[in-house]
Order: sequence, then C-alpha cells, then structure tokens
Amino acid sequence: MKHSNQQSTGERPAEQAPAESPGTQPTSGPLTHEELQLAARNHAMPLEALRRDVTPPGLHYVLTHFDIPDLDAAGWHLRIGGAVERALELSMAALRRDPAITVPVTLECAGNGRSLLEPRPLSQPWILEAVGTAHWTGVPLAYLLGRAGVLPDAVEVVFTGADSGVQGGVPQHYARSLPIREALRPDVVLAYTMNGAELPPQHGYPLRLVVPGWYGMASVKWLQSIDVVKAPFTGYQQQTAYRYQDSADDAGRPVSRIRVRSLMVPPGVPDFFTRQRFLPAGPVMLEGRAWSGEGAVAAVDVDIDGTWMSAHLDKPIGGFAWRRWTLPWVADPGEHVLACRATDITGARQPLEQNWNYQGMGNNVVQRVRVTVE
Ligand SMILES: Nc1nc2c(c(=O)[nH]1)N[C@H]1C(S)=C(S)[C@@H](COP(=O)(O)O)O[C@H]1N2
Ligand SMILES: [Mo]
Repeated sequence: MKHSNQQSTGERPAEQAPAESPGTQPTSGPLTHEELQLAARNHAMPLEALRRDVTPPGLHYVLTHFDIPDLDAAGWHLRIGGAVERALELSMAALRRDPAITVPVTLECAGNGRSLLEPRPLSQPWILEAVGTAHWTGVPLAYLLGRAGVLPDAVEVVFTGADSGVQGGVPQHYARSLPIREALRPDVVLAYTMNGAELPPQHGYPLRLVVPGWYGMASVKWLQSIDVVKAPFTGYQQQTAYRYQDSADDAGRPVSRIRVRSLMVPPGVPDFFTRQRFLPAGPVMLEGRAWSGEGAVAAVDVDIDGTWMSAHLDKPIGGFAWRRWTLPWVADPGEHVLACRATDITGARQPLEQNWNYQGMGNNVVQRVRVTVE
C-alpha cells in the first residue's frame, strides 16, 4: 500500500539531502539498516490487542529516541522551577502523597504510518500500529503548577527527560514544551503507574508526563524537570522535529493533537511470513477501535469490497481513549478487502489517500485488510 501526495512535494528527488537533519531525507528504496535498528528497539502494538479496552504494558507501543535510562526511584527528584513564585523539588515519596487522578488515554506516535508514504521519510518505520491505551495514575500537573505559582508573564512549560543523546547533530536531553493553557488542563498527569502497576522502564519509570489528546511526543518519559518559561521553547524536539513540513527548508507547523483514526482487528488467522489472512466462510464480527485527539469519535464506517456501512460504537471509556466499534459480516468464499474510516465530532474524517509531509507526521489514512475466505 503506497500513498503519495499529489498536492505537495512528492516529486522531490530522494537524493536531495536537507541541510539540517542529515539522514532523514525521504527515500523510495528498500528498508535501510538504520530503520531496521530503530524497528528492533521500538515496537508497535499487535493489532489483535485492539480487542482490549486497555492495552497490557508489554503490548503497548514503545518509542524511545535515545537509550532507556536505568533510574532509581529512591533517589529520584522532580524539580519545578523557572517563572514560578517558588521552585519545588519533590521526591517520588512526596509525589505519591499528593492527590492522584487516573486517566484512560490512547497514545499514538505522530510518525505512525510513516513507512506507507512514498517517498518514505527515514525514521522509525511504523506501519499502522504505533498506538496503545492505558490507565495512567499520578498527580495532576495543574496541582503542582498551582503550588509552585506560575508567574503571569509565563507562556510555556518545558518538560525534560533524563534520557540524552544526539539527534540531527544536536546533543540534547529529550525535552518538549506545552502552552500554559494546555499544561493547566485538569487531565494532564504526572504518572507513576500504568494500568495500576509501577511504570515499566520503557514507559518512563519512575515518572512521566501524559498529555491526553496529543500525539505521543508531548508525553515526556523519565521526567526530571519542569521549567516554566517566558518565551517559546526552541529545543530540537520542539523547533526541528515534530513539525508538518512540506520540504526540508519549510519551517512547518508544530504537531500537536492526534488526528482521527480507526483500526480493525484483522479477522481470521495469518500466514506466518506474509501476514495474509485466512477466514472460514460464515458470520464474523468485525471489530476495532477509533480515537481522535480533536474531539470524540462520532462515527466509524466499514467498507467491504467497496460498500460502506456504519459500524456500531460502544460507549467511550474516556474523553481521550479509543472507542470500540463492531460490524457483523457474513463472509462468502473469495478474496475481500475490508477498510474502516472514523469521523470525529469536529467533522474531521480519515483520508482515503494520505497527504504527504516531509517528516511523515500525523498520518491517519484508512487501513485496508485483505482476507481470503475459504
Ligand atoms: N524522555 C522521553 N520521552 C519521550 C520520548 C523519548 O524518546 N524520551 N519519546 C516520545 C515519543 S515520540 C512517543 S510517541 C512517546 C511514546 O511513549 P511510550 O513509549 O510510552 O508508548 O513517548 C514520548 N516521550
Ligand atoms: Mo512518537
């Protein structure tokens, strides 16, 4: 399945290297060694996990830019400072005594679907499954910012992780910012548990930020400091990465909320190597999940061999958690193509062909599943 964007810059020669992010120029060739290295470290959620409301941590997707730090919660301190009335330094024990909330949140990587683009931006080569839903428990960020006292001329809050490395030639700690109004939302949480158990190392132990509705890059893992700032943050992950760019020299627009998307549990059983699906003839319940960071999911339509039908939607489990959909199907022998397409309450709907952008961000093309019914 290949998608190109007729409206944009699909004609750029793949050899043309961008000035500032070496190694990330889009390509049309076979998977590279660098993509394979990333694919072997990071992992997606197997689509059969879409059967569950909540994703077990081992099945939730993982994306880590650098290395997973080996941290000790006993000596861990979170520092809150910058444009605040009083700086705070909090141990994990102190954070656990603060009021806690639990939020069900669907996280999706902004680069999900990247490898389906033509030419494809070189980075973590996601197909469709960089998603997962968990119950995150911890202290509301707004509560701690309230205790620190945000100064009136503050504009953003910067979150810095303990992990560090080099990206685009720039040495850095992983760091991202949020506008003050997003940081003060009551559902933004500094989480120390995932699905009721302590955070696994790969998901940010001992403490991470979770920003419901935003693509995953906003939810900084291994959170070590929070700085309230009076000017927009210009760190690499804010200013260079995670932007909707038309070309290498377009400054682009920042990536923020998750675009509406749905996925289907591929019915039947797979061939080990090709992942081709096989299904016995007769009734089958098609099912999947749909989500949007822009507003609630309003509808899911399912396409069977070119005919669209509306799916049944279950009750949502939370404002920014995915919603289950089902559609009964009576499968006749032969080859079939199934697809699902969600629409959210803003009227946004998944595209049938993906618009291309330089970093491969915010893809939400409809998934198509081929099945052989026997
Ligand atoms: N400190 C830190 N936080 C991070 C990252 C990272 O590399 N370092 N990756 C981000 C990205 S791009 C995504 S998609 C999510 C993935 O969260 P998960 O691995 O818990 O699913 O974490 C975000 N938070
Ligand atoms: Mo991501």
